[in-house]
Parts: sequence; C-alpha cells; structure tokens
Amino acid sequence: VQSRTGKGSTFTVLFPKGGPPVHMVRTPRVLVAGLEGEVAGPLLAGLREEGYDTISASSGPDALDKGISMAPDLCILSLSLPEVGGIDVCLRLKAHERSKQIPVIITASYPDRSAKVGSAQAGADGFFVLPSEMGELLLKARSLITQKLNYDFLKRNYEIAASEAFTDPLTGLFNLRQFWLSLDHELARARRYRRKCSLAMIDIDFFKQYNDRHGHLRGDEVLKEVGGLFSASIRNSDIAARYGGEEFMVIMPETNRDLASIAGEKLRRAVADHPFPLQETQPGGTLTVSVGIATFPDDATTARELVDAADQALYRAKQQGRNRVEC
Ligand code: GH3
Ligand code: MG
Ligand code: MG
Ligand code: MG
Repeated sequence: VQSRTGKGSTFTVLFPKGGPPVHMVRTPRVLVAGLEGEVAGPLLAGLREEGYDTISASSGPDALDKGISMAPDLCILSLSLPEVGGIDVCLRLKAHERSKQIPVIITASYPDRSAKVGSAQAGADGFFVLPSEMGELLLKARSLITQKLNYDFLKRNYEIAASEAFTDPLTGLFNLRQFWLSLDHELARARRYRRKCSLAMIDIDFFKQYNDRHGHLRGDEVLKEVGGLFSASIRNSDIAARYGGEEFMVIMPETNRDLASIAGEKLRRAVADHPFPLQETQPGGTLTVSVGIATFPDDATTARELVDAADQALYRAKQQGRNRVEC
C-alpha cells in the first residue's frame, strides 16, 4: 500500500494481490438489495472479506433511493426485488445523472435466460445465479469496483485540472494565464469603442518578513484572505487575478484614472482595515498593500505596456513609503 498527497485530494494507491493498481479515495461501498437470508449472509460476508463496506436495501424504491443518494461503487440487485424489480431499478439508476456510472449486478435464484437478456438490455454489468455462482459474482464485483474507483480517480483529477486551467487554487481568483486573456480581451474592446480601461497592480508590503516570522503556511492564509477582500471590494465587471506569489491585478473596464484611483484606495483600505492574524509584527503594526494604477489609452497602448506602467506606479508607491496608491 502506497500513500501520497495529490493536489487538492488525498488518495491511496492500493495493489490487490495480483491485480492492477486501484486508486482509492475511501473504502468501497456495495449496495446489496432484496437478497434472501441464506444467500445474503455468505454474499455480505464475502464482500466484507474483500474489504468493502456494505449497505442493505429491502425494496426496489429503497434500493433506488440509496443507489442515488449514498454513492455506492457497486449495486447488487435481486431480480425479484419487492415493488420495483431489479431490472427496473437498474434501468432507473443508469438513467440518473448521479448514479449512471455505478456498476450493477443482477442476481436470480434460478437460471432465467430472458431475465439475463433483459438485464443486459437494462445496462446491467453482470447476471449471476445464487448461490451456485457466488465465487464468480465476487470476482466480477472486484473487477467492476476496480474500474469504478479508477474512473472516479480520473474524473476527480480531470475536474481539478479543468478548474485550475482558469483559477488560482489558493485564492480562487483568476490565474496568470486567464489574467492575460482577460486583459487582451478588455483592451481590444476599449480600443474598438474608444473607452478607458484601468489596471491596478497590488503587492503586499513587507510580506517576506511576515513569512519569515510566521511561516509560509500562515503567509498562504494571508494571501487567501487578501484575495477574498479583493473579490468583495470590486465591481462585478472588474476582474481580479493572482499575478504572482504576493502580487495581484484588478482589471477595471470602463474606468478612467480618477475612478480607478478611488477603487485602488478602496482595495488599499480593505487590507489596511482587516485584522490579519499576527499582523502586529509588521512594520506599522498592520498588514498593508501598495497599489500602482495605469490607464488605457493614457499610459499605454498594449497589454504588456499597461502592465509595465502599473508596475512602475507600484514601484513609486513602494518608494514613497508603502500602504499607498500611485497613478
Ligand atoms: P515589499 O513588497 O514591501 O517591497 O517587501 P516584500 O518583502 O513583500 O517584497 P519581496 O518581493 O522582496 O518579497 C515577496 C515575498 O513574498 C517573498 C516570499 O516570502 C513571499 N511570497 C511570494 N509568494 C508567496 C506564496 O505563494 N506564499 C507565501 N506564503 N509567500 C509568498
Ligand atoms: Mg512582490
Ligand atoms: Mg515586493
Ligand atoms: Mg511585497
């Protein structure tokens, strides 16, 4: 058994005896529905011996409800489930958004060719006669669960990768790539309609000192809080991004220099007034930011030049004592 921490998720890579690697985020769960005592006992024991948790359901509606709400990794349904039969439950699970990826096995108490065909038509992943085919069923259950866990693992990683293509995972703000895309887009629009667009570049003051005193993890918490303050203080049409380590950008479409400097002042104040943990060790006793503002087309004609101009304004804000806004 191996363990490692992936970005945003903890998982264990498990190698069952002789089997392929299985990506596990938790103990697999198996829903067992409508099986009679003399078959259910050995089946549940066999599943638990494989290391799975089991959930029981007594009727078709109960199985459907638990199959959808409890996210099992496999459903084993009796053909003769009370009220709604196993094949119908299978059909409905496969049709529901939340349960359509869960494998289903149908069990019968005697060989029934038409039920076997019906199960396959309903999308079931296996059909077994119990108790005679118990061994085969358990082997099939193992391979279906392996596939399901690998599917979940890939899906989760895909979702993380897809969201991180646009946003910075720490602050939830847009990332650098999205910043450049947005700035190009907004400048193209401003150019076309002869409008103004301002950019604020924001850098935390003496942040190295905060990290050195309190550690990188506490520093990261500050970055997260600063990002939250920016999201809360900007207009809906403004775009906030994390530009680099402790540097942020706010794109303000339809905003001239005067309005941008008021907005920049609002951002500065939001940070200066916020009670960050352990900020009393910072120079001046409080955690602050400096803000540099540049405006299109007054200061620059391209995205790159606008960023340079905001960077120079930021540099002046630092030179003149920090915790201030420069245009
Ligand atoms: P000033 O900007 O006021 O001139 O001083 P500073 O100390 O903030 O400036 P500097 O650019 O020298 O240092 C930036 C520091 O920011 C370096 C590093 O300790 C910290 N930093 C950069 N990226 C991250 C990050 O992702 N997480 C944390 N916790 N700290 C970071
Ligand atoms: Mg910096
Ligand atoms: Mg700096
Ligand atoms: Mg700094």
